[in-house]
Amino acid sequence: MVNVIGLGYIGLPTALMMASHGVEVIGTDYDENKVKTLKEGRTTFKEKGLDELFDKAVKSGIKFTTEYQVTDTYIISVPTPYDKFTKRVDAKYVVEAVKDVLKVAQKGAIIVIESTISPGTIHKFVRPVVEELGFKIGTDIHLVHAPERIIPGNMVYELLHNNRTIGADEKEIGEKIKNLYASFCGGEIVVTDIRTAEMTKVVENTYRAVNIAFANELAKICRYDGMDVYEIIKICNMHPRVNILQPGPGVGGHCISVDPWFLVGDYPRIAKVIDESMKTNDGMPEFVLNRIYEIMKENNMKDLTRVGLYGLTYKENVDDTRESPTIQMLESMDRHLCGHLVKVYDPFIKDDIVDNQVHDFDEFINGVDLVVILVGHDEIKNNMDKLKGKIVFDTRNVCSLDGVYKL
Ligand code: SAJ
Repeated sequence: MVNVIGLGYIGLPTALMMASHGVEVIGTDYDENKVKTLKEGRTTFKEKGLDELFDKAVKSGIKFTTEYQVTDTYIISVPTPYDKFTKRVDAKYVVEAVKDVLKVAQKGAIIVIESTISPGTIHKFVRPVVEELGFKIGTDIHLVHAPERIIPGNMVYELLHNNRTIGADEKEIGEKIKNLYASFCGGEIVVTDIRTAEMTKVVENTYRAVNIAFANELAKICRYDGMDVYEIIKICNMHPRVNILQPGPGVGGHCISVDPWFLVGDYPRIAKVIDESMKTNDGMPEFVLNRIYEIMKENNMKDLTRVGLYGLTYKENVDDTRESPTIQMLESMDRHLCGHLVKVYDPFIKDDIVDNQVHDFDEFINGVDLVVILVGHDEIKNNMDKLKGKIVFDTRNVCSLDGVYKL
């Protein structure tokens, strides 16, 4: 039996996937409300294909609880926040979960850590805790790192098809966990050591962050000198060895905007390109605000209440607002005492999480003169005709109407 600890964006789909492929799974979360919702037969966030997967897993017998289980295999998938000042990973939730597991684990149990951690975290923070509690690593307890790679918006598909990495101290333990993941994963599963697995995960997200920063920097260069960045990237990407990502209003989510800082935090004198890239991405919400100011001036607009921000989530077609560029922009506007003036709308966010939030697309469009597209949800892509007659500033390059302002 596998006990999955932490039923969030990664733990829940992983637990459901294993359960629906014949593995006996019990999901544990300390959040009683979350467990109650799951027990009542509802998922806790929106994701393509998740509800269907949930039904399948429930039929296959998955259970949810707040209690840690006595078993031989644990998958820990709890949050790993980072300290905004030191830029270092904060492993406290992982360490707490490991301690709780050790209160009940059977001798010889395997603890798999799925949460993203900075290279060296298991060695620095997890091993000492296990040993201090009197367990011998390699006999009483085995440690494994199996970082996830699935992308929000396409998680269910990617769980089934992505290649994976398993890091373990002992080859046979790595192989055992590989077989567990192979119960549902059709991709190639590489077994390596723990430190390498930790590093690869962070490097993958850092690679993407640096590539996006490059696109964002190109957008600024092109804006400065009147060139079309999208046309330039499109043509460059026709080269067989060039693949530049897209500029945007900033990089959000809990992965790409966070993980690269672990390397900056741990290697501040070496990780220069990464540091600059993160600063470039973090500067994009301010760049967008300046563009809004320029566009308003050009159109003799003075009234911020006639400006509408479309999209609150960190990217298209998800309901996750963590590190959202729109929220960063609103916070910056708040510091200038004007964040409450603009109208804000997102079809995925039903609760009021910011001032002046509108909950109907037509009401939002009709109430503003300038629409700033900050997230390219399908909804706006499918309703472009409703933007006719408005001033449109499209930071995501999704609008094909004439006269649209771009980044
Ligand atoms: N973004 C751009 N331009 C682009 C692509 C993305 O500005 O060309 C922005 C998005 O709008 C968003 C942010 O970057 O604000 C991050 O979005 P994303 O789609 O690039 O990535 P995430 O954070 O949703 O998921 C990433 C994935 N990592 C990689 O592709 C290397 C996913 O595979 C990981 O599992 C996930 O991080 C994670 O959990 O670490």
